[in-house]
Amino acid sequence: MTNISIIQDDITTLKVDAIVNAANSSLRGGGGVDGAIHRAAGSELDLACQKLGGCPTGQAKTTPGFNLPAKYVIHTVGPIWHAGHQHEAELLAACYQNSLREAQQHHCQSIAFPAISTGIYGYPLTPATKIALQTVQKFAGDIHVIFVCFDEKTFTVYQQLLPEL
Ligand code: AR6
Repeated sequence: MTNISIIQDDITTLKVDAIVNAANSSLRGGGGVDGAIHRAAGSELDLACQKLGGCPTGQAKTTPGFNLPAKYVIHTVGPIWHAGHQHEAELLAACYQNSLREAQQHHCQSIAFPAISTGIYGYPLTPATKIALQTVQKFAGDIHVIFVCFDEKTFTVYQQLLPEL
């Protein structure tokens, strides 16, 4: 069975093999968790991201963690919520699946995910959480997955939905 933990914390403080960044398709930083990760990793992260040449929605690309305690940052681009009319569910699932694939390719044993798309990108929290939990259970294999909730509400929803799946 997949090893899943749910915690309330700041993802930039975690000493894990990889943390996932909820980035935008430019990969050049932004607000929310993306801004926090870039600030904590230092300017070398932006230089590394620049070389990646962007990332399409649903895909994932990896850089070192630089000044972060995490070894790697896996940058994925969540869908912007458009009332569910633009394949948001498939694209969000692809973010989790492709991030896990990157983690496996980099021999990671632990990976921490933020609640992708549920902040600035406006994806409703409950359906997004179901997709996160279901997709990870399907594809995580032996990797320890940590869902990192920044706020109390997100933490509560993850805890409520985990036993249902
Ligand atoms: N640690 C863990 N989770 C965090 C942290 C943190 N330090 N900071 C925020 N969160 P968001 P999105 C939570 O908006 O919706 C950026 O500008 C936050 O509370 O960061 O995918 C990008 O460049 C929420 O639960 O990402 C894109 O343009 C979750 O992380 C856009 O925002 C995701 O919120 C992406 O929007």
